[in-house]
Amino acid sequence: MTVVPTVRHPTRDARVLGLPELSGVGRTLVMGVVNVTPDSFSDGGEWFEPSAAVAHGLELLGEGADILDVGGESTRPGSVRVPQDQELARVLPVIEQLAARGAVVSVDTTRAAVAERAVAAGARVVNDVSGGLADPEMGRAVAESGAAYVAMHWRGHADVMDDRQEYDDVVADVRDELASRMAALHDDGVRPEQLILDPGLGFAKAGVLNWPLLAHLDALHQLGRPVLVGASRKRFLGHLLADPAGHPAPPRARDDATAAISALSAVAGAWCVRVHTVRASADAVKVAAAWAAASDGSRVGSPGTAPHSAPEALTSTVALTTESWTAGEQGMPTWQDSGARTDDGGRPR
Ligand code: PMM
Repeated sequence: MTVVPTVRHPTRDARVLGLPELSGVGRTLVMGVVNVTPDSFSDGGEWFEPSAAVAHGLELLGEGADILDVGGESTRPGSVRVPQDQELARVLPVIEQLAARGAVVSVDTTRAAVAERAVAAGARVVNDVSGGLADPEMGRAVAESGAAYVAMHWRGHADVMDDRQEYDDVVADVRDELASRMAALHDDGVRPEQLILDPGLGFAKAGVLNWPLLAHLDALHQLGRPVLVGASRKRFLGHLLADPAGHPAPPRARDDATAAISALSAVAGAWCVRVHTVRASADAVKVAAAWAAASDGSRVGSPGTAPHSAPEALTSTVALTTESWTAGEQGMPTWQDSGARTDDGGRPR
């Protein structure tokens, strides 16, 4: 069997409690969004019926999603909260059915009671955009559940978040506020291995504030836990892609830019990207992994050539190590495959 090097990243490949099969796979994971809401900003109402949401989730799995994130409450700027019973009625049947089909399911909720019921229904990740701030019971519920927990940077619900965008230094402030959440969650009994951190792109962050957070994911890596990036279809991409008259690109026209962010996030060592359309991002994270492996490995096809060292950009912010892994098991392209060679003496293309 062909063995090629992969580049390990200390936080991306850290063990996450409750997700043994997704820990240390050697690439960034892809989380597909299944919004069971009538009013999400990006895909409002499309998968509102449970059967449609389940079918959509299965489609995203087929496109390469590692995790399906099921949410029943919109976080669209300005949206009002849905009652808890309604949120439960939306998400539980979808979680049950997707988990029964073998999917790794995440529940996107800020409510402890919803998280508890979702985990009982088969969810293995609690994705809380409030990082435990919206519900004081969340830390305890997560600690007792043993589920993985995404703690996102947050400053208030959708009706107020646009008024809370004051930062001295957005990267340092988000990092420090997440560090405080980590400490509070630890006090509630949440184990460090349960935690995944998220900069909360678009949440209390207008357009330009999001780019430094993406460009400095290493600041969040300093906190020692895996990082999830949720840029998909967000407003700051609409502004980036505005037409000549300045009208932002609509949400669905932001998918190619989203895939570009998935590739760059993967290079920067993100643990997971949360996206609405999966296929392009699933390809992007594989490209990033293959690229990093080739940067860190030996030159192929030139016997006796000394191994290349990893580029400075990759080694300066994180301690990278190279391990062997089996290409066949990971479904990665390898430069040793006969199909990857030219016929001019076996050099790779
Ligand atoms: N963004 C949204 C919802 N849930 N969860 C995490 N962890 N990170 C995010 O950035 C995030 C999230 C809003 O987007 P949507 O309405 O399209 O789901």
